[in-house]
Amino acid sequence: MSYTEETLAALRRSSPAQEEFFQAVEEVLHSLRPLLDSNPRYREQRLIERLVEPERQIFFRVTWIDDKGAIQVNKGYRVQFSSTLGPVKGGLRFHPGVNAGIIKFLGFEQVFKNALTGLPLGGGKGGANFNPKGRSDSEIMEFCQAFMTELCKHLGPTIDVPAGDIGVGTREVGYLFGQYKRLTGRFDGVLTGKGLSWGGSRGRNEATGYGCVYFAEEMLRVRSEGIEGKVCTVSGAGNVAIHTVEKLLSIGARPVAVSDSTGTIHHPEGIDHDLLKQVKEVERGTLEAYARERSDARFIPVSEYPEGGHHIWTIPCDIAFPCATQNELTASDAETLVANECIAVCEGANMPATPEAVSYLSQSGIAYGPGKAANAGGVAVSQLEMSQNAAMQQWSSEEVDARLQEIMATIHTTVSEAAAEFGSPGNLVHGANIAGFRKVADAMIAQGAV
Ligand code: NDP
Ligand code: 2IT
Repeated sequence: MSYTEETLAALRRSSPAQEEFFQAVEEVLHSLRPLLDSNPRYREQRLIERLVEPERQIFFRVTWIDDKGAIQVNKGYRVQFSSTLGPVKGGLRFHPGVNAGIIKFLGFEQVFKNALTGLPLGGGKGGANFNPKGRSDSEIMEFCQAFMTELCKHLGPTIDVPAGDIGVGTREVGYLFGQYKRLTGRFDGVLTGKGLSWGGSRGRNEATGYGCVYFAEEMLRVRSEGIEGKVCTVSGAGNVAIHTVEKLLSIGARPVAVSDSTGTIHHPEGIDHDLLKQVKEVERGTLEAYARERSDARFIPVSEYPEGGHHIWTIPCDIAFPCATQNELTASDAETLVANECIAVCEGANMPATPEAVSYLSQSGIAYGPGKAANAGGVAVSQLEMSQNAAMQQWSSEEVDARLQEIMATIHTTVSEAAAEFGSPGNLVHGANIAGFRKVADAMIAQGAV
């Protein structure tokens, strides 16, 4: 058995029933084969075994009281995967589907993503199996306060700095920050994605979506193509999707579809961005309400989706942006996209493509930007927020955006060069995994057996 096969088999035994975590590790190890073959010291130093094991995992009970006075109990998680390159950094996800395997896959991906930004960041992830849907504002606050009451023991501006992810936006970060400050008496830069008047950075809210579009522009540029005039589909209707749509519209592309957990909106004229924000951010409703306002848009409910696929990927497009959740794009979706002459897939979400879809897209010849490179703009601007907090400063939108554009272009160059160096030019999945791993692994060797 090869080194990677041995490690995967051991992981299967030691982390049973963590399918998404295993999926993320398997993809990375597959990409690393040529690097591991040419550098025996990674094996001698047991780098793979060390990297698949989080430095620390905190699993905790979150007890809180709902509006009816009933006691509620949820599972809370923070997985501090790696502090090799800097303080642990990564978002918090509140979603009923959260479990240890989901948080571990997200934390594992975050380590390499953060390394690719070139910024001093470790990697981790956290969250809870809490379902915010249908909860009142005071219930959300109660939950956030109970969650932070435990989590605050493990945070610090140079230790671990969470941010948002699915189900956690500025409102939740506000309640979490308020509770941290109440418990510790410190106004620390201990969360990113804060409001602009209390330590937040301009551009953080927009950063993941905008950065994803900048990454797509880089992928197209090397193919002598541009985004202007391109028809785009964007899955999801949350923070990442909305800001992807916003940036696409501002540079003259035509996003024609978005989706949420209830269905897909197809709007051939181009998504009405203000209406999308009103329905999803202000009213916190479902996309059906969008179609009620625009008679030229069609709502396709989840019940009408093709077997084993997502309706949005059947809509012909030039560029597809999966921006909702893991494993939302299957092999048959990928085949449909390519058959419909899509020229690029650029991932705003974390691990949105299944392994079969990843392998199909990588061999299809279209431009394919994997999440750990393409969606790194969010965490990159989080680091800019940490820098501003440390210096007690606030930068202009222009300054943050210029840095974000430069970071995304540099990530694209880094992953493209690593792919070419290890024999798979143009394969940005291999490039991202190799470049991210090499940076963390070399630093781990330098820091000794810890
Ligand atoms: P939000 O909670 O703001 O939005 C998530 C969107 O995806 C919602 O529209 C939601 O539908 C939809 N969605 C979530 N889960 C499912 C599901 N199981 N099936 C169908 N639709 C689903 O989250 P974000 O926009 O922040 O995150 C989206 C993705 O981007 C995630 O993969 C996240 O990890 C990743 N990401 C986020 C970053 C950030 O800065 N926020 C940074 C980098 C990556 P509904 O509205 O009906 O709930
Ligand atoms: O997946 C991600 O990169 C995020 N959810 C953002 C993490 C961060 O710390 O800004």
